Amino acid sequence: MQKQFDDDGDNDDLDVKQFKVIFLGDGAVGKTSIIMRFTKDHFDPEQRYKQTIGLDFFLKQLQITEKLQVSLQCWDIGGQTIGQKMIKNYLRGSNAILFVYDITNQSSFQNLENWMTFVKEVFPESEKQPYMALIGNKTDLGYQRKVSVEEHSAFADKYGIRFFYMSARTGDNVLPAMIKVASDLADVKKPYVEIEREAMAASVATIQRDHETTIDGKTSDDIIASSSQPSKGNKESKSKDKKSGKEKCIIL
Ligand code: G3D
Ligand code: MG
Repeated sequence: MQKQFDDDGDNDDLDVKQFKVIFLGDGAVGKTSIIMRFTKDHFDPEQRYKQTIGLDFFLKQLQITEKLQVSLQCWDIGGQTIGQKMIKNYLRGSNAILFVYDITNQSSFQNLENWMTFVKEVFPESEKQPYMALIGNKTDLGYQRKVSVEEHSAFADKYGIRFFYMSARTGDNVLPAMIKVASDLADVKKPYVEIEREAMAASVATIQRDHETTIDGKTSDDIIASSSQPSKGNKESKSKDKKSGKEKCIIL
């Protein structure tokens, strides 16, 4: 349990956990769009945020319960394709893998079997498995649906994983689903309806990876280095709020 101290010297028994989440799936299924919607509540149809490097992450902090904050480090695989060594390296330190497909694109769904095979190569059955979930994206295009709800749930049943639908374009179900993922990772049992109701209030901070940005003197690369291991209970850092002089908690 991490302790957070306020300026009275009290500690509030605030638990802070950080998890590394990888979004996998074919190009154009909406991985980047989901991450941007989740971390910035923003959808950019012109994709001005297109990455210049292969892998990138965005951090989102969620208040899951009164005493628990969960930071999700959301990794975008960019244009990387199945089998590339670079993705394998990032998968190894991950806590969660989200398999994304486009509900209007049958081959993006079928190809998830190949993505799963790839993941199983990195995490053989003999090893501790990461949390996994299935995401059917672009529900705003339901009238063009090519993948049935039955196929969707059959895939999830086959691998014993949770499944979600969402639309990065409208934002529908993005935050509730990600809060559910965060709750599962932190082993917090909450009814889904309750999560949905609280979703609007749950978002408290986002930090975008930026080589120029430092937090308490740390670059984002320092942050990655300190959090590349399976990271239940990563530490929060404290810094002085310049205006008030109070200590505040910054989630890395
Ligand atoms: P990727 O990161 O998986 O490669 P992107 O996918 O996030 O780049 O999205 C690919 C295309 O799908 C983009 O359109 C994006 O606007 C669109 N898209 C993403 N999510 C949704 C969604 O929920 N609904 C709809 N209708 N479109 C979505 P372009 O036109 O740039 O190819
Ligand atoms: Mg992308």
